[in-house]
Amino acid sequence: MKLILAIINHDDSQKVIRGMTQNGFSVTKLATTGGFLMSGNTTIIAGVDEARVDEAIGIIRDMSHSRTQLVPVMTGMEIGGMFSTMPTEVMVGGATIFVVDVDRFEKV
Ligand code: 2BA
Repeated sequence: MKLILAIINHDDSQKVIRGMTQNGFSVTKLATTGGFLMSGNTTIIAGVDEARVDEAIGIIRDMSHSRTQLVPVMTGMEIGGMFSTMPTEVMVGGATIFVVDVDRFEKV
């Protein structure tokens, strides 16, 4: 078994979870926060048979979209005693996916 950890945009989470559950995958949704933007995103964890990992990743890929987000970046210019910021576009997602080995899986 493998554990898939997929960090996705909150707006895509319902579609991804529906797509996975409809195809027989068990999924847990966690509310998470990205360290760079410090804004909410969603992390999905799913224990998956090794033979179905690519199928699960395909569903996540199909249901998540990349988008641009504006972040304020310090310009280094001081205006009236305050540092100014300029909005800069950052590309986020579709999905950031980790696949890790599961040593042991039990439901007791
Ligand atoms: P955030 O950390 O909020 O990052 C949002 C987006 O900001 C990233 O999109 C990337 O385009 C940009 N970014 C992140 N760190 C940066 C930096 N140090 N300098 C410049 N730009 C930076 P994605 O790469 O699509 O990542 C989306 C979210 O996935 C991240 O949200 C984070 O929550 C997670 N993530 C991405 N890579 C990760 C990793 N290696 N380990 C753990 N979480 C990761």
